[in-house]
Amino acid sequence: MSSIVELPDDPKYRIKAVSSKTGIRPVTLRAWERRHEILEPHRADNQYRLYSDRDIAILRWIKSRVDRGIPISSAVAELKSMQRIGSWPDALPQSPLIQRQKDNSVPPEFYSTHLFDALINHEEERVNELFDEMIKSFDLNSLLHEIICPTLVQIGEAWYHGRIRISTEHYASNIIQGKLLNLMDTFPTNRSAPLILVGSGPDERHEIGSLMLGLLLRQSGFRVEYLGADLPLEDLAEYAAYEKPRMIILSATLKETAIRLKPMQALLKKIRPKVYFGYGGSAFNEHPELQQEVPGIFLGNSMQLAVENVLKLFDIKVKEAQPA
Ligand code: B12
Repeated sequence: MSSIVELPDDPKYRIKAVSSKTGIRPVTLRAWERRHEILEPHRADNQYRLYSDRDIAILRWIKSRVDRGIPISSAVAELKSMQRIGSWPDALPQSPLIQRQKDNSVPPEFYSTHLFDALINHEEERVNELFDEMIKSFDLNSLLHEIICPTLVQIGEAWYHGRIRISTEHYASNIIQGKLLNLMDTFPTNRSAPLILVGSGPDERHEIGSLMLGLLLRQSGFRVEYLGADLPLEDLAEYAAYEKPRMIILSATLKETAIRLKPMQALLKKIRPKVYFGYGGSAFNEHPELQQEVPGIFLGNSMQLAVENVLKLFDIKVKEAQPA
């Protein structure tokens, strides 16, 4: 990726071409120029504005900031202070996706491949761009199961075979986790719905599965508190006695952490009203004998099944939440 300042500055594009290359309408572009002095386009002999490749890269960078909710004045100030110290941002890669998304036929595999590629190359702007598009184009189920899960599996394979570094694997999973946490905020909390605490048990650091399940349950209308990874069971039970959730769900990826969930149900025994304990995760799918060993409700070997089972358990029709 090249820095914006390395791009040619010779004036050659008329405003219409700039508009189609950046997705900024001509009227908006003129207003930005007038009010925020973003660019000073050259004028051709006939007084038409002419823009360079560098101008286009600047505009695409500013637009990406504005699309992420940053006010135009702040985006311009950010760019100008970078320019003052001679540190220009990188030019954003041209996205073929903007075009392809419109015909509504971009398959999820396309996104998982590109997401994997952007993550392992640490291209954060591209990752952001892809996520913005995916969120607009897919429902939560497809986003999680058809894009994010396959991407994580590819990351796991690449790490296992030594094709990517541990740092890259951590980077990728942290970015995905952050995006999913942000999504949590888009589903309003329903204070009158049953409260479910969701997380991963002691020494289990894999938490993206439980986060996904938390999201799906919130979408299904439950009140979900997402507690994260490596939860000590005694503390969780004390919290439950105080907060009175209707259910606790823990996920385990590793066999050794799945076994550690054995005491949970007994720890909840005295709490009234009754707190259900449910569990699941790939450790229980790969070692089905664990389902007999861990007291509580095995919620099934997929998240869809888990959501259905929780709905059945409460025998309620909770209203499906729409993103805020
Ligand atoms: C990201 C990641 C990490 C991150 C986790 C970060 C985080 N914030 O979560 C970090 C870096 C911490 C990590 C650490 C380790 N990891 Co890791 N990790 C992964 C990776 C790439 C993705 C995991 C993930 O989030 N998947 C997404 C979830 C949604 O998918 P899933 O777990 O398969 O879940 C499915 C179902 O089980 C179900 N489900 C999930 N949760 C729940 C819950 C309920 C209630 C229900 C009903 C269903 C359900 O839904 C999912 C979709 O169908 C996987 C690769 C892979 N193939 O999964 C390796 C992987 C899981 N890790 C692995 C290993 C070995 C480790 C380490 C031991 C490595 C090490 N030597 O340090 C440590 C263990 C640390 C610990 N004590 O927990 C192995 C596990 C092998 C095994 N089966 O034992 C894998 C498979 C990589 C590999 N190919 O070898 N890891």
